[in-house]
Amino acid sequence: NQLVGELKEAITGSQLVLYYQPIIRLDTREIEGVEALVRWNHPTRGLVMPDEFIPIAEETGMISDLGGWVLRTAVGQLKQWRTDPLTSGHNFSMRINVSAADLQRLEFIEDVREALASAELDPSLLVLELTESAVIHGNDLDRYTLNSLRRLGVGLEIDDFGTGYSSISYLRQLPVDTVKVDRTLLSALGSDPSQPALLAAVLQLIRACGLAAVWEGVESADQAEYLLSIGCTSGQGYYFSRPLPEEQLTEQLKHHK
Ligand code: G
Ligand code: G
Ligand code: MN
Ligand code: NA
Repeated sequence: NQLVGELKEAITGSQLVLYYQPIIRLDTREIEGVEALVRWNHPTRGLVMPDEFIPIAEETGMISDLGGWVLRTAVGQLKQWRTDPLTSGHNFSMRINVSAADLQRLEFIEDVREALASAELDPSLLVLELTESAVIHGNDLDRYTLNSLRRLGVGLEIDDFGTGYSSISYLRQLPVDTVKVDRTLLSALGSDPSQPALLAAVLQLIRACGLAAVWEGVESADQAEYLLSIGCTSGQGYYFSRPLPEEQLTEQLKHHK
């Protein structure tokens, strides 16, 4: 596979870029977080999306280099926004997507500690998004890694909740703070009459487990209003903003203080 060799070059040759998508406080419309989403600026194919190369990186072991780059770049970017007087009026966290393979590496804990220390950032400003499939095996190493990360003080979030083996027992057992609900639950809101009650129930379930909820895939004002009406306070989606290149988000931060 040609992409495999090219991806190695991309990671070392600065062809990767991060886009950033805001997570919005639904009542005040403030930015409470941004999610870093990696793209590959390929010399001939243009912008390649992560669905095409993250699986390759995972299969070939390149995910640790890729994940390390994402971690350091995202944390460094947050540091920059927090120190530049033109953007430092905002107070938001950085969310990065963590692969199942990262949790299997003990050095990952040290990578996170070092990235935060070198940027002199409070660990709670970093939230790690873990997919259900990444944490579901619940093996000893995963558990050890999650507990260590938690002791470091970083936030832990379950991503894409509602798509996989969404189970009550792991919501209660995993050392996480936040659950991000998959966008497929919201996209059925207009078409399926039972969906409003289902969304409210999912939110209650998350709350009853002592966790905070973020809803993803907010694409319309109606959806944002509905979420607010059932008491959900955080949302993310195209209605608020698409994932943006760093320069574009920086411009927005400068203009909305
Ligand atoms: O940005 P986009 O919607 O195309 O992302 C598609 C998928 O790729 C998402 O599920 C997202 O979690 C994943 N993804 C994006 N950036 C990263 C990253 O930096 N690391 C990992 N492991 N996954 C990512
Ligand atoms: O799996 P994860 O949540 O990490 O995926 C993030 C991906 O979801 C990003 O690649 C982003 O492009 C996509 N995304 C973000 N907001 C929306 C939205 O409102 N609608 C849809 N369809 N996709 C979205
Ligand atoms: Mn995510
Ligand atoms: Na998701």
